[in-house]
Amino acid sequence: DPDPEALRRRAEAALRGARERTRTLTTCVDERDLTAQHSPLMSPLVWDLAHIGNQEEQWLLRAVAGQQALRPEIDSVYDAFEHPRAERPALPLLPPAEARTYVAEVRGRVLDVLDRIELRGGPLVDAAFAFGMIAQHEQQHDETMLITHQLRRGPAALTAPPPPDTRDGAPLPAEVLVPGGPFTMGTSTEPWALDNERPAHRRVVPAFFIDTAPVTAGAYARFIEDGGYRQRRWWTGPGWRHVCEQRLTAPLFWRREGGRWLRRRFGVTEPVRPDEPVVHVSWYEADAYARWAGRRLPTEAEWEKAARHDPADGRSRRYPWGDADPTPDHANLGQRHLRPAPAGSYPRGASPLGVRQLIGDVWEWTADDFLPYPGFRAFPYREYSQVFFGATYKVLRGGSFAVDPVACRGTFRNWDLPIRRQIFSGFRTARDAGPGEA
Ligand code: AVJ
Ligand code: FE
Repeated sequence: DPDPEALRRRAEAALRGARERTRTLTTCVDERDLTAQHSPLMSPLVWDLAHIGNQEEQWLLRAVAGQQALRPEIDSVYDAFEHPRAERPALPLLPPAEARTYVAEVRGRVLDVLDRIELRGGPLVDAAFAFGMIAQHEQQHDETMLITHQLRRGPAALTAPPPPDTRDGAPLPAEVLVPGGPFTMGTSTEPWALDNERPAHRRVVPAFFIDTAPVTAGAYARFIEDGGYRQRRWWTGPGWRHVCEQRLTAPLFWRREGGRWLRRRFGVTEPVRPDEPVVHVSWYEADAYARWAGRRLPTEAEWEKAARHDPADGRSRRYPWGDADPTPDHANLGQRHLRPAPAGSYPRGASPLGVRQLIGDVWEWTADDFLPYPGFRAFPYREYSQVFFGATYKVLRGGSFAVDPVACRGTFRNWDLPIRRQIFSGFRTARDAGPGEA
């Protein structure tokens, strides 16, 4: 049983860390940029800001502490299910100054509640779950706001140093063999794991090979230059239709100029770096690349086995490197940098079998639809995961440079439509192990 004071401190630090990032993302541009819609795929930044406060109010002040609504009339404006993103600019949104006052008022009350409340006696308060859930919610919207910043036209508003070069020189094998057999997928013990990561269950995964590092922009450029986007045979039916209708020819934000690839990244145009993981590709593009390479996307179970299974003791780890929380030596997380690190970085974050960069850098598309685990129970609300289960969404794993450690672990599941590529999405490939190889 963890010490309640330590839990309180952890919850408070997670909430404060999220708010510091929210502040950065909502003070680096002017009022017009906060209220504008930079893409029909995204909300105005000021909607995300007040939605963060409204969710915090609903769960921590109303559900946990039994308080009355501060501003009941705004709930519907910030209900993501009532209003699709494209319609949000037309809503009666709180102007930036009012939104800031609202989220600060909510947060002040939340810290009082956290100081006083007993952190046991029900699933919302045990282990400070609801506080951890709300810190993760804010960080997820911070990643959403970072995507909006990437889509925004005009000069850079955010800057960050490039990731350090942590490659250790020795050439890495292209792929790693993961032996066949059972492993434990999901978790029943991680205190702040969300409903879709639960419960822990056994999966038998036959032997397979998985790329040591994410697919690079250089490798992806060879697919393009080999005519990948013009050849029907690499694509699924829906993928080919999408590529033709949208006339896709390269990852989002890429442009060909004077015989080389350029990309726009947070307001700056720069050459595409061949050794960086490719980012801003859809599931359809990742799947087509894998077929062109004579390979396939890993299943979700394969990805998690590569990331968590320790062949020495048969246990599933919290992270590829073990059970310790991420540090800057393990992975490129937390928006410390505004780009993925070169493929092959982070030797200290490698899995027991030597697979690198499973956590951080780029979200990784998997082959699978977003489905519940056996024994799934929606908690605390059906609209977090349950309403998205089915064949419409594909699962992404591992987190990106834009994901905070509080919302990242070996079990964490993300999902999106197979056409989406404004997200920080890349992938790695896999293949079955042949009879002589396993
Ligand atoms: C888990 C990233 C798909 O942003 O739509 C935020 C997270 N859920 N508010 C999303 C979420 C409710 C969700 N994803
Ligand atoms: Fe939300």
